[in-house]
Amino acid sequence: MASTADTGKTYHRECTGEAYKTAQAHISPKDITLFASCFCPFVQRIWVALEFYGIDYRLGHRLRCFDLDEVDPYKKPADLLEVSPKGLVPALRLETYKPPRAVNESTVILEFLEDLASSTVKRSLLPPVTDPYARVLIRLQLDHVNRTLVPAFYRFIQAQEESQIQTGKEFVQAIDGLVKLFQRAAQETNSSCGLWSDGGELSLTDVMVAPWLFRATNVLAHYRGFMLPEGPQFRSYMERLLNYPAFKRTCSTADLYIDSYER
Ligand SMILES: N[C@@H](CCC(=O)N[C@@H](CS)C(=O)NCC(=O)O)C(=O)O
Repeated sequence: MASTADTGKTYHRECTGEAYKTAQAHISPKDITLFASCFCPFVQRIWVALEFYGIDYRLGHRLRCFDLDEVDPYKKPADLLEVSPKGLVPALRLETYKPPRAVNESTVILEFLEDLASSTVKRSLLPPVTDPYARVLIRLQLDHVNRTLVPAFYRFIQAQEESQIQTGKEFVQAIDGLVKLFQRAAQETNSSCGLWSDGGELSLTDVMVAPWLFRATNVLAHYRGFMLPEGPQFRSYMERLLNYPAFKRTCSTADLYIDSYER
């Protein structure tokens, strides 16, 4: 559902498509509340992880895009500031503590959920602790995603006309770099390449990177005419990633992302 802001631009206040159905199924109170907005890729990381682990959660009523121009933290909702000091989503409120406690920052929340899941639902996005080398290969992939690929995505989408070619190349190089790390993991171990390997299970890297690779197929395709790298192995990886049930359940329709990034 789209609304028109004062600027005349259209933005979405609610998720759509598959994500809408999932959101509707998570409105009743639970021990964990996810503070979210519908377009945010950092939020999507957490949402996918919760769906994958099967940890019960409630979506905060802010699964909508609050006005990104509203930088004044005092204008942010008080309940959001309680769980996220800078007023950024995602954040979790943990109702099991009295009074409730909170966690913010997507990478930190993912670590928290991994710890929680390993002791409760017994599901994991990492190789077993008994295989530290396989785990370190995943951490190298995560480091690359967070320090290279995600920043390259933003440089590309924000680039002025004259720097678009250069920033587009940087983004492609960042994807190539990730592929090399996947290939290394496939060569050196058999348990740290996640969905990269046919028949593999979702990994923490897949969860960490999926929201941006997905937005490359809609937002970057729309605003930058971007096409993902060719090559059958990468194509099959994308196919497995974007169709992975826990990921798909958190996806709105392409127009929501395209409209959100117009701003
Ligand atoms: N480093 C943060 C980034 C989160 C972030 O930038 N969230 C954006 C939405 S995608 C947000 O809350 N923006 C609101 C604002 O800047 O006021 C994380 O990984 O959780």
